[in-house]
Amino acid sequence: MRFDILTLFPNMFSSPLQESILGKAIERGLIQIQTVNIRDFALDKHKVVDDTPYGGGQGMVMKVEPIARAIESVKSQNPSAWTIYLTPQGKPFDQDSARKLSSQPHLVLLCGRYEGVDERVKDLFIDEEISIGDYVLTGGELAAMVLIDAVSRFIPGVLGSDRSAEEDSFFNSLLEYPQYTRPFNFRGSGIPEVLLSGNHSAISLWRRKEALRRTSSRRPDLLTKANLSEEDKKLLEEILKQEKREKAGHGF
Ligand code: 4G0
Repeated sequence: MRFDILTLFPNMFSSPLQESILGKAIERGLIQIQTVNIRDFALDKHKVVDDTPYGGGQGMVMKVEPIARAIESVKSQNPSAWTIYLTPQGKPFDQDSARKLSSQPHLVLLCGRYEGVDERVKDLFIDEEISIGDYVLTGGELAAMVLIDAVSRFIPGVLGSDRSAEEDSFFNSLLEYPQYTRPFNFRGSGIPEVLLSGNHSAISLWRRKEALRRTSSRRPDLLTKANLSEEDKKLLEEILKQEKREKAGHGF
């Protein structure tokens, strides 16, 4: 899969995307990431890429011509590339969007700065506007990296031959259960006894219950969407009873 990133700050992308798992995926040819400096497509002597907004107001707006030329240069190599603009006004990005985008062979990601781009860029060149969350960043670059990371995890081989993002629990709409590794005792803090029992069905049951406990306390919105079995419902009842006992002051 190929990613082309249009940005005024191409250097931001070198180290985050070349470390660890994504670096390996690039080495192995599973993903290809290229940055395009929008400033290279400004034709005037001073390579101006922004201007004051028509109608007045604060801040600067990214000019349409350099962006248009940058997008056209990338799309001339592949006219069917899917073109995304990262903006707080976009459709909220989630695991399902990441999975769907991973079937695209070529994504073009436009990173805005300042107050964003001239509206005509969106009308004429953008297929989809995406937001990674309800907060404002100084530019779309970090949002583009988040998208690339989440999408790349769905590409076969990126997480290794024996693992896939399809198995992640978010995919099954519950939060993950707690994980422990050695040492057994850290500064007096131990680990749940069941994990040492060797009883695999007891371990599975404990993990399912802890996943339900976390989801119910931190993300109750996810529980309503989850496909809960009869056993899950029984575990949730136990959790709620336990919580009530603790509230009453009889627990820990
Ligand atoms: C467009 C994306 C881009 C408009 C980009 C800012 C957050 C996200 C940018 C603006 C971004 C996100 C109107 C300030 C660049 N910040 N949540 N910053 N405005 O995905």
